[in-house]
Amino acid sequence: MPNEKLMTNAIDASELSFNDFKSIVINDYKIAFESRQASVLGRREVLTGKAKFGIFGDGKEVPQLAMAKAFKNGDWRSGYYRDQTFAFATGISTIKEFFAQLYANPTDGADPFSGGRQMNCHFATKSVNEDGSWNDLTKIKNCSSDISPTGGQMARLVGLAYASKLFKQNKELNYLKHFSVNGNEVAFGTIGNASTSEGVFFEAINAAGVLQIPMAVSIWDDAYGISVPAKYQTTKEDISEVLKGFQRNADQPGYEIYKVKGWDYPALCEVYEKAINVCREEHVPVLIHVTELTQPQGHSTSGSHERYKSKDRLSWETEYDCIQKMRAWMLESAVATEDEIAEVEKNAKVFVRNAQKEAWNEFLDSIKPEQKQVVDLISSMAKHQPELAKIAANLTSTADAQRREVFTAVRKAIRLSASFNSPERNELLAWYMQQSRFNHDRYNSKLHTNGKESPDMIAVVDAVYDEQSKMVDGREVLNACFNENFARDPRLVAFGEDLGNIGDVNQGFAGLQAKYGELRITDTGIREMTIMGQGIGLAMRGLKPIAEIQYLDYLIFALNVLSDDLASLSYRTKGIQKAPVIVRTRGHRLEGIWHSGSPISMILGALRGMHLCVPRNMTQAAGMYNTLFRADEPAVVIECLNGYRLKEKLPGNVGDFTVPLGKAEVLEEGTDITVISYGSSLRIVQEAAEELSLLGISVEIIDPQTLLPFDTTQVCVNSLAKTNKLLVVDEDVPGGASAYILQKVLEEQKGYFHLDGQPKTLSAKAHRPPFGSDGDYFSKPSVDDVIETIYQMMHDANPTKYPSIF
Ligand SMILES: Cc1ncc(C[n+]2csc(CCOP(=O)(O)OP(=O)(O)O)c2C)c(N)n1
Ligand SMILES: [Mg+2]
Repeated sequence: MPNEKLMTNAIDASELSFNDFKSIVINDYKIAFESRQASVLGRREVLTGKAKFGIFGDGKEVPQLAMAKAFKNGDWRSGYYRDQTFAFATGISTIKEFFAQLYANPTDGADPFSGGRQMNCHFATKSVNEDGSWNDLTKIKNCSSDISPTGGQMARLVGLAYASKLFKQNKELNYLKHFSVNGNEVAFGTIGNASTSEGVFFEAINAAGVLQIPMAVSIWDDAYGISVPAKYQTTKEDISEVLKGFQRNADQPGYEIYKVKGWDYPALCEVYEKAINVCREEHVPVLIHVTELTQPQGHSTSGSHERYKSKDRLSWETEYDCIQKMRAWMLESAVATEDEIAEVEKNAKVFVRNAQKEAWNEFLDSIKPEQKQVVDLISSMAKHQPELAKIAANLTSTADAQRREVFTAVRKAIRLSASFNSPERNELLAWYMQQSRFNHDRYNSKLHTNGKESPDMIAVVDAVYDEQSKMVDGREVLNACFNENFARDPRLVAFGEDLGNIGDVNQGFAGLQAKYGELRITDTGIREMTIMGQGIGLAMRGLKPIAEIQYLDYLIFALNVLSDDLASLSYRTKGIQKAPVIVRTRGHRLEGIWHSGSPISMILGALRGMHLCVPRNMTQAAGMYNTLFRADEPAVVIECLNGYRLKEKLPGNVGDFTVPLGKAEVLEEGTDITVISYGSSLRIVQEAAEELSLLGISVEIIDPQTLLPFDTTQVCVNSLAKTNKLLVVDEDVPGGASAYILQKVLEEQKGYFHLDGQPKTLSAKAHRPPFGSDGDYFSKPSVDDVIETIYQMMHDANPTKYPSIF
């Protein structure tokens, strides 16, 4: 049974007989030993070329047994690539699955964590089904999907732990039975000693101390980060020493901090039991600094540690290898005899070898039929074209062919036979088309959840107005929208800097904390990474967070978390996890270098996998929120900084009407030129269009409303078919989002076909705008700039009708 789960058991000294105790310990030793074998074999698989890269948990096995014992159903892990022993000991991974991931096997079910997409030791458990519906997360040991950036797991960890606090304290959430049992779940984090140098580690530690949440951080300390020793990483070379100020005392809440040697099995079991009890029962964050760990095979398959560790260090690592130490302790304390241990070790070697072989054979077997079909198909064409026989022969003789080799042969054969129409060729073409669909699913699918709550499944409801509809400030439209939605759905929570007590810096949440309570509308510290992480963790546990970034300019402080973790989540897990976080922020022109940001191309480049909403006013923003609140995919919504005080008509159904994503709108019809713009720039364009009409120029203005997705119903190209001229106006840098829009309209929508002149972009300058109105005027596109650019385009087309103005 190479795919069987290993699983550790709790040690309860008060109830166990010696024999029970003995069998638990021996089973633990077996798990640790098998895990080590998996590391040794895994490394060999890479070095012999069967896998491309490997990173393993050798030297960190024993503490992970202790952590696994304290980990219960419903709990969560947010860790890093060293945790294979924990994954084996909790049943999160089998050894065969571990190898399937090492080989990047994309066959359904082989690598259940990432569908063959992630490097090895990047684990995840299945939170959602193919249609996006949730599983019962209280019944499984949950593992949030690992990412490779060191420390990147910390932001999400805060949110996973914070969810327990909300489930415990907000009784309105009791009905969410599949997500929590009264908030009793602990969020376990793991991090390497060197990665504690990252800013996100300190931000997360502080945030959890403030929030008092059940977060248990284990630091696997092997005194190195690849080749760089602790003296370059950590003040005093001792992270728990440095963090002592976080220790709680009789007067003030804080952390419980533990320090324990990573090779001391009984001490580890005791510390974990104690620490996790405090964390779970009292909702106090705990930190367990596990020291004196080793890395017997070095950091990864990329190099050997003999290059940078001294002889003394290397021999110390051999002596203090945690598995060796556990073995010695078992003998010394008469838990097992030498023979018993040797038997376990012998069996473990066979077991792991079999699991590895099976995983490798299954990987190859999934490709072999394709290889054979292709060889047959190409061979059958060779009678028309002898050179194809060579391609078929080459592929036949490729041992252990991977899919790339099969498809290279197919595509070459298709190219070479382009002028030979034959039934055999048609068969090959049909095969290629069909397999391309499978490959799309294997390698390219699930950028979004695309389930039954996808934003495009949400019913479109128009805004309703009547004679009584009032003109109000834009911020009041948002306020009314949030109010109605918070009344409708208890899962909604909102948090950010100044969002609670004063209701955000522009009053969108004014009065709502008083109405819905501090647990739902909450102030946070100034900590953009962990505000996003808070959102991710909550959303992964079934809540609906609105995580606010005070100004778009400060999204940069959180971009790593959004890009590495949130935007990639659905893709990197092939849809088995989701986090429908709504990132609310405000941007575009206002004042100065850091409150006028419109770095849209940065977002477009970094956040594929999320939706990007750029509403022109607060009513459109409210409609987008109404869609997103009912959907299950993450999004950024950028409200117009200069729009909160402008008057808008309050819809009668402000909490219910929806603005669909990807639906561009023609704001003003015109015949001479199509102008595409979004957000605050639209008002500039509208004002310019008024003067242009006096000059006899009729402008069609299009608001795409969302940039991800972009104009899914081809409004832009249809307009271009009429006007034949295109200008894109925005506040991003030259060649930024405007270049993206050109790619969409000219290339994807084939707008080039309708142009009768050069398409143009009018963006902001390459620098950020200086402070003051003049800074804005000379840096961002002004009404004058828009008028003159459009006029010039008309002049270029018809100089007689539009004589030069300069
Ligand atoms: C943000 C980021 N920077 C750098 C790296 C490259 N890198 C991968 S692992 C590693 C060292 C991590 O050391 P430590 O946290 O002590 O964990 P260990 O591997 O020793 O268990 C580095 C620098 C990365 N993956 N992510
Ligand atoms: Mg380390």
